[in-house]
Amino acid sequence: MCGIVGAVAQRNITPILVEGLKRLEYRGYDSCGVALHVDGKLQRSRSTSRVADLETQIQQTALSGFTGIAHTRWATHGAPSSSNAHPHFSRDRIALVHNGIIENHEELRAELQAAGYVFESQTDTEVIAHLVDHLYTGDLFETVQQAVKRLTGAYAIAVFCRDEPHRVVGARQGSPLIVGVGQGENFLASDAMALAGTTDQIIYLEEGDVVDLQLQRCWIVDVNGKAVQREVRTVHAHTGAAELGPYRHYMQKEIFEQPRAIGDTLEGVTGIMPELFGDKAFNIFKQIDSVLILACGTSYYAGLTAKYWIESIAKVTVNVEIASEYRYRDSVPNPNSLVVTISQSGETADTLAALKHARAQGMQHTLTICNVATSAMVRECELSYITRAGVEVGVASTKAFTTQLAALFLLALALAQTKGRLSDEQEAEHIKALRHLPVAISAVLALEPQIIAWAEEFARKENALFLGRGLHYPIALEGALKLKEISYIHAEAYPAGELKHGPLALVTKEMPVVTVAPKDALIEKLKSNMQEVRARGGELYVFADADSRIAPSEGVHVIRLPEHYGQLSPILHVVPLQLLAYHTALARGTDVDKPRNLAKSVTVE
Ligand code: HGA
Repeated sequence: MCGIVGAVAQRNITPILVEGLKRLEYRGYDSCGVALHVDGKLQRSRSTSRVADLETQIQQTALSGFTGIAHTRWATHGAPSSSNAHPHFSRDRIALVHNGIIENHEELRAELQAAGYVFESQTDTEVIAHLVDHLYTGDLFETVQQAVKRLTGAYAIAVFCRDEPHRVVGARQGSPLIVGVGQGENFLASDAMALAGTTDQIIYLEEGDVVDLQLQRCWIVDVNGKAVQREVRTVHAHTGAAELGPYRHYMQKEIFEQPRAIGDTLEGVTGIMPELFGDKAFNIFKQIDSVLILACGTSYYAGLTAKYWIESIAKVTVNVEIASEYRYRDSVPNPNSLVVTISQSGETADTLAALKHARAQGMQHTLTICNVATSAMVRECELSYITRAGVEVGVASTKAFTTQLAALFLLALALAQTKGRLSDEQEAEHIKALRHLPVAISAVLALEPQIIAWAEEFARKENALFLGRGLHYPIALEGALKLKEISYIHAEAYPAGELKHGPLALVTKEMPVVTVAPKDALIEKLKSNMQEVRARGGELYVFADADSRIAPSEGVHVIRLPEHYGQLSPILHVVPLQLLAYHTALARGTDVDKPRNLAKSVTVE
């Protein structure tokens, strides 16, 4: 969340900053801004609208310069207003942008106010700008090293000073920041993607690093102030730009890309072997006696689904924890546990912190399921499986989720095999089912017209319940999350057996109850739960499958998925729920790809 770009060059950098912001806009779109060094002064342009608007503003004022910083904001401290938009200035001498949260901002604010600084925003960020100004010695690099020692919390910052025209200083602790090395020019960004087309020579700064960027110099000191060399990697970052093609929104496009995304994720998997997860996987899988999954949001629901798979197929105990809770809770560490993190971006702050917490507790075996091969998560984990969903632009995750599920199913099989619990016949059957998934998903996508008809009904509702059982309970959770994220309809999910323990009180004829109802071992139980809803006048919207034998009747609407898909059925059943959320949001006229208050990769706590 929040995107940073910075540059020091001998050419006008405004187009590079604006292009970088466009590519980082997924990280936050509450406001955006740029600041440049212009004729010995700081100048800035900020907007509470989108980057395209900022670009027009910049063109109208012909803002240009050789040194500058830019930011796209997801507000944590202070409303998404223009005065809270970054870059923040201090005494027209220091300009600064920040991603993260400064936890001791109140204390610093009081101290700086006492020293005569006047605050123009409610942000925690502005204290850093004033602090840097307050400590300024005439050498910005030295000053920033002193200033960051006073900060508690998480930050990636980019800062420049009116009095040092060819210098940008960056620092990071807990939030991502990379350096782009050019020829006679240097850059900073939250993600290499922001600099694609400008430079592919990337340095991933480490925790506590402070970097001095000048035209011919890129000098890094570590947390102890010691000069360090960091590896320069050639990174062929994608631009994040994807054509919409025939689709109206990226979310719709990404839903329809799922057959391709799953196919790519499983490409080359002709048999099950632990090495799919890394060279050391066999030894690690042999040693471990349990799995601890750490994740947030949609990835957490992928983890919940994996628990059912791993326990039933590999007979290995699985605990799934919400990363933001786990990192602060007293838990009982098991050094023989495999810690599995799941993150689309590989930058999710809570998940990264939970991973570190697990390690600090003595759990050294780590694996990540991640969509970005160059991410911090992949670099930090011993083992990994890279999903190949491709860039996911829509804030509401779709193809990242189903590819995570495919990878987690492989993990269940690889663990089972290592533990001697997967016969050759079972392996062959699972591989066959995995290979057929793209075709099976395409058949589900063909149900879109029927789902559109339902979505028109849903668009008029303010509440919805989602029910599932067993393996499909996490899918009901994901369906409810999708609907609330983009249509703003209040939706909750329950394991259907829980209805009578409370939520049944909510059921009236105004309450649509979405039911995920494939033919599995619990289908008859689920049918009884559906009767309980009907008896209270609730309207059922049932996603059945070829074998579930649920007929439409009064108050019972049924869409039948063409195939019954056994253990992989969650991957198929989430697809119509994604489409339902999408078309409901469309009918309500919300900003589907950039829903209010949200952002794509959650790099703050
Ligand atoms: N705390 C700062 C930056 C927020 C952020 O990093 N969001 O991801 C602010 O509220 O402006």
